[in-house]
Amino acid sequence: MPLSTPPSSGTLALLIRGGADNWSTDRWKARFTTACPGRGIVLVPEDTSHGMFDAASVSYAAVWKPRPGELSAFPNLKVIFNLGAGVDAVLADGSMPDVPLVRVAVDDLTQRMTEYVVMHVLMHHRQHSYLAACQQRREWKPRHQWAASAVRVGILGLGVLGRDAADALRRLGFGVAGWSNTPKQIVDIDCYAGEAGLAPFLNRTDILVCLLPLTPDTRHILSRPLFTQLAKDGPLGGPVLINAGRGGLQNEADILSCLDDNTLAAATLDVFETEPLGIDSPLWSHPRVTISPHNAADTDADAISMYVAQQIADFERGLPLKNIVDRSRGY
Ligand code: NDP
Ligand code: OXD
Repeated sequence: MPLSTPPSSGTLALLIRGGADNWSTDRWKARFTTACPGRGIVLVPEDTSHGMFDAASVSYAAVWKPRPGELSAFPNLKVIFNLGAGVDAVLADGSMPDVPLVRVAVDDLTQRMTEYVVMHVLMHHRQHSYLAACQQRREWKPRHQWAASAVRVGILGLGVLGRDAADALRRLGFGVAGWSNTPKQIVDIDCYAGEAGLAPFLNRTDILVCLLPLTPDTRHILSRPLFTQLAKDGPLGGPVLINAGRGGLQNEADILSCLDDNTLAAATLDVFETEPLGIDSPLWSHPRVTISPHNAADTDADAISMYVAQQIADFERGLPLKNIVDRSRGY
């Protein structure tokens, strides 16, 4: 439903790059035109490259992977809305104007991520790869199946996404712990925090789910020294990694060597150091790696455009913006 905002002179510029078909710029423009009636919506560079466009009319920018320097073209920018939850790509632009940067936190995205995490935890827990291989061979060979309560899931990141996934897994009966920067208390979740909390958190974890943001502190956190601290006495035959945070969090050479020497039993990866994943990456064909193309939480453009439209409407009424990124922390 469109919001009933008064017509406004503050143009919303859309700078959207690198998405898949369902992330097309035309689709976004149509969604924002519906969500923000009366507001000028321009696609950059498509609608602005003819020389007649007044860059000073732009008050808001909605962005996904804008090119470095692009945002500094708008002298009267008031707010930048990142069209995803992770802001590492936009923060990499050192010339970004010093205005509030808002990220996405919407139920639609959160629910999709929780679906993804639950699905992959269950696939490892319920021995899906083994059963699929049996089916290929027409073999009826059930193996012992342990209970969910015998599996300890550990979630790196207890933010919007980590908390929701933790709650869903707890309700399925898994033993769930989480790790965050600052200490937390969450009912029936064992919460660990900071550097001192990392080792005890890893030592009790059979399935490690990563939902951290990519920051200077977290880059390549998913590497051999961390994997060697995971629990070795769980029912899955070794620890399992699920990374749906960012590819820059993982050292892919270490993941491969840890799979090969059984430091890791299996891995599910939605994100990669270079995306799309190169055709010659050994991860594609590794028998114990499951790959998805960064679509763990492929979110509905309607939900995000309505969220941005509501934030702009609130902002113009003098209400505070929600989910502002702390640039000094990097998330
Ligand atoms: P939030 O900002 O809500 O949560 C981030 C969590 O990570 C917080 O709990 C934070 O701790 C913790 N954290 C950050 N840095 C550290 C650190 N150095 N040590 C320990 N804990 C740390 O983010 P979201 O949950 O919304 O999203 C998480 C990430 O998921 C995004 O940044 C993005 O990269 C990724 N993502 C991936 C998608 C996909 O399709 N694959 C889709 C959407 C997001 P504290 O609570 O103490 O601040
Ligand atoms: C996000 C993503 O950060 O989809 O929202 O990766």
